[in-house]
Amino acid sequence: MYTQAMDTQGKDGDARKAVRSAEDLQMEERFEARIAEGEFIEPKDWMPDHYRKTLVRQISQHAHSEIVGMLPEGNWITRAPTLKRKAILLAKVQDEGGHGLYLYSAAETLGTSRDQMLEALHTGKAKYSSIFNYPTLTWADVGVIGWLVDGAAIMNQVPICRCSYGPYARAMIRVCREESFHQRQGYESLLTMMEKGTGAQRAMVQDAVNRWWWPSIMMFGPPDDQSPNSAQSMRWGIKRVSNDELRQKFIDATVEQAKVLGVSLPDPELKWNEERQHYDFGAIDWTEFWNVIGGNGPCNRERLNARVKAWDDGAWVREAALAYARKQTEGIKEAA
Ligand code: BYC
Repeated sequence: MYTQAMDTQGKDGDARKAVRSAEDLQMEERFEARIAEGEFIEPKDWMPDHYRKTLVRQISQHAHSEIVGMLPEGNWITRAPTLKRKAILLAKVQDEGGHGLYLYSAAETLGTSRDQMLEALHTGKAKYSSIFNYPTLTWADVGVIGWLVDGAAIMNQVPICRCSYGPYARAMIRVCREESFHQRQGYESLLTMMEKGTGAQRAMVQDAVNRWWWPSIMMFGPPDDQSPNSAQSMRWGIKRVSNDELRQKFIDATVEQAKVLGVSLPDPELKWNEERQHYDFGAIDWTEFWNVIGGNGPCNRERLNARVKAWDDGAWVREAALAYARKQTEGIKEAA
C-alpha cells in the first residue's frame, strides 16, 4: 500500500522525489525516533535525502576550510622567527591537512566522491570558511590565528563531537584535541611577544588582533534569525548549539583571555552585562561577511587559485599512484 506526501524537506524541487511510499514514511519515523533517542546514524543506515545533503554540504565545507586554512599560515613557515616556532607551525599546518583528510573521508561515506567535492571547491560552487580570505600580514597574525581562529573553531566544533552522524562526530574528537593544541600554541606565542617583546612587537600583536577580531566572530555564521539551515540542522542533531549562542560563548571566554594577554579588543561596545551574565558587543558588519562568502573578500581569488594550482601540480602523483595500484592488482591476478 502506498500513500503520497509532499517532501517539504527537499531543496531540489524535483516533483518525482516528492512522492514517498508508506515504507519511506515508516523509515523516516524510525530515523526521527533514533535521532530523538540520541543514537548515531551510520553510513549504511537509511536517512532522508536532505539529511544526507546537509551533511555533505557542511562536512565538505568544513574539509575545504581545513585545507584552504593551511594557506595563510603556510605563508609564514619559511619566515618563522626561531626553529622552535617553525617546527610548531609546520606541525600545525600539517594537522590541518590531516583534518581535511578525515573530513573528506567522513563525507565520502555519504556517497559523494572526493573528486566531486574538490571539483565543487575548484569551480567556486562550494563554500569554505570566510576567515581564510583575509591576509596574514605579520608574524603576529600566526599567533592570532591560533588564539582566535582556532579558539573559535574549538567552540564551534566541540558540540559537533555529539553530531548525530557517527563518522563526522568521531572525526571531530581528534580534530578538537589538535585544535586545542593549536589554540594554546597561538596564545603562548602572543604572550611571549607581549611579555618579553619590544614595543614594536607588542604593537604588531595589537594590530593583528584589531584586524582578526571581527572576522573571527563572523566565523560562527549569520545570526540565528538569518540562518536558513540552522533550524533543521538543530532538529536533526547535526548542530547542537546555535550560531549566536556559540558566538556569545566565544566572546565571553575571549575577553578574559585578552585581559591576561594585555591587548584590547576593537569594539568600544564590548561591556559586561550583569543582568544577562554575558558580554554585550557591537554590531557585526554582515555586509562584509556576505561579501566575503560571496567570493569578494581580500584573498578569495588568491586562495582558490592556490588550491587549483596544487591540484593541477599533483596530477602526476595521482596518475603514478593509480598506475602502481593497477600494477599491483594485475600482479595479484597473475599470481592467482
Ligand atoms: N564562512 O544557515 P547557516 C577551522 C554559509 S575550519 C563561509 O548558518 P550552517 C580551521 C553556510 O554554509 C572552520 N560560509 O549555515 C581550519 C550557508 O551557506 P550554504 C570551518 C559560511 O551550515 C584551519 C550560509 O552561510 N568550520 O576552523 O547551518 C586552521 C548560511 O549559514 C559561514 C566548520 O566548517 C562562514 N563562516 O552553519 C584553523 C565547522 N557561516 O551552504 C582553523 C562546521 C555560514 O547554505 N560547520 N556560512 O550555501 C558549521 O558548524 C556550520 O556549517 C556553520 C554554518 C556554523 C559554519
